[in-house]
Amino acid sequence: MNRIEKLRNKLPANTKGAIVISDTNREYLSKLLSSAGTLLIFPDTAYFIIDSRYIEVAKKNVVGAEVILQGKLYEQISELCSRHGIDEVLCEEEISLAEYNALKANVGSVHFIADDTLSSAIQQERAIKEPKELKMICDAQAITDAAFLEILNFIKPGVSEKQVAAELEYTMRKLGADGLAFETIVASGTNGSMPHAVPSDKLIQNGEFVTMDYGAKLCGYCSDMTRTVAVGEVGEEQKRIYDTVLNAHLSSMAAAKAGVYGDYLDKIARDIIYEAGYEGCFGHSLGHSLGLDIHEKPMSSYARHDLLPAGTIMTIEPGIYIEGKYGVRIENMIFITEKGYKNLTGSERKLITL
Ligand SMILES: [Mn+2]
Repeated sequence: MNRIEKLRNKLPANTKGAIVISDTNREYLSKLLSSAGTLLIFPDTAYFIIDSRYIEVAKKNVVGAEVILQGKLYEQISELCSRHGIDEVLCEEEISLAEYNALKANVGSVHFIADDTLSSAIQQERAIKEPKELKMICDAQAITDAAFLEILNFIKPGVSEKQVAAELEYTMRKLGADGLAFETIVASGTNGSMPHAVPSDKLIQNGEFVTMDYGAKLCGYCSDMTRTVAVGEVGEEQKRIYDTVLNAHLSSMAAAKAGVYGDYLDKIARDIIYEAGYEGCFGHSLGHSLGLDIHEKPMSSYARHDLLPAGTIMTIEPGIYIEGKYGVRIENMIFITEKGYKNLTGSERKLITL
């Protein structure tokens, strides 16, 4: 069964039509990486409308939909809907209000429904990775791991956070990455207490932690890893924080398997961190799923109750952040299986002192 057929099976039986235009949902279902395109899904057929820039590759790649060259898009949507007697079409929640209003204004014969029916069906499908998707993410992570080994030779006192970020990104590109999974985070010393610090001109100094959160993108798929390393000798409290985060990371990971809830894993990590005396120093969630997007559902969050099914990929990324002093975060990706999990991240997790 192709992805479009699988989606049809997930939608309510009375669904007449669906339109997919948001980038990663469209890319997932069409299997075409592109900056444009409209996927129309009807009960027994589907159309992928795409402009001339992508028409050639679309004809080769798109499975489960007839590829049509885009002309006057809204007239084409109207014509296809009326040809198949479709007067009601589900939209994704991810589209903009402008896109939704344009559909309503220009395709008057169709009633467009903008609730979460279509989005949640696609989200559930995307959460379970196909073997090829898993391989792509593992290949992206292999590049991320290799770049980590390289950067250990580069980090030293006097090098700036921006230089470390640039070197990481250049190394990943050289190793075959198509791009970055997200904006690289490099935070040293006191900047480390900000979980999503932007790399600055600050120079790394002896006795500081350097936290790097980064990942390669390959064939549209993201990898995601965080490591904190020590430059020179660090203090006793820094070591205690590192050990606590590592313990929280390993303990929550050990409990991962299909059927557990994300908030359960979050609580295991959070309890360890709070009991060590760092309540209030771990503000974000334990982790998230990822794929074509860097953040996908389900999540491992104290604020949600998401079931983790077999076949999903989750990050495990606890941290401790002490304002004005330092921060530590350790992040791996795992693949959830019926019996447990498979660790997808190869880089060392014990404290590395440079
Ligand atoms: Mn992450």
